[in-house]
Amino acid sequence: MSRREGSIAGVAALALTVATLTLPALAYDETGPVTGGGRIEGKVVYNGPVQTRKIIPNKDVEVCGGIRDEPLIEVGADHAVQNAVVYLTQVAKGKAWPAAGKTPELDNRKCRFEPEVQVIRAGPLEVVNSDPVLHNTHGYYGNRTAFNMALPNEGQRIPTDLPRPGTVRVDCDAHGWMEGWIYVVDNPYYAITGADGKFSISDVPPGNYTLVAIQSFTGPVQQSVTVEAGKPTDLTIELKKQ
Ligand SMILES: [Cu+2]
Repeated sequence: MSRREGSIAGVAALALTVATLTLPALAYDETGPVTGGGRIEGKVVYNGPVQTRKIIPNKDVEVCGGIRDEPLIEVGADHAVQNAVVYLTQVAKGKAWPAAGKTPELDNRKCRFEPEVQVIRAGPLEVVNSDPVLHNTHGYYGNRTAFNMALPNEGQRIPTDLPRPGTVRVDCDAHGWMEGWIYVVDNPYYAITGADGKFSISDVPPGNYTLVAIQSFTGPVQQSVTVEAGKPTDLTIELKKQ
């Protein structure tokens, strides 16, 4: 092998290593209705101290409200966590996505993001301003800007796109305390917990999966789940501050 060929092979090997480490999402294959699937259900809990943050609106207080403390994690009775997101990763195939309906929305309303936490399929998102004040809505995949838009007018709507799976944090450059979360997924096996902390993911083809539960204050926890045909898997997932 010439020196030149050797160096090209080296580059190829390096590229392969990087690709393996970053674990690119599998292309999800919709097989239609799942027969003999199982259900993953359970509850997300948090047993640690609930920290709060002080919000001090410094402008637009007639819309945004006054000084207050807000919890960094929503914990109800029996340690139940609301608005935790649960999803399966690296799923090759399974049920169809829900029928495409309205484009998912992120609304700026009373200087909050509504919904504050949501899960969407990779693709379009519409950002809305329901307030009579300027919001500058800024979404990030990690440190990288996903979208950044000024919405000066009440009732304004701007379409955007979140093309790849991942966690998108949303800030407002006009109101530093505003924060929202969009979890972009590449398969339809996900849920978001209600006030009782419970979730249910149905029609999972039997097999072994990796399940992630995530909340913005604690970060993610990950665990293996085995799904058997016609049998619910009952889990209690404890979030811990990392
Ligand atoms: Cu704002």
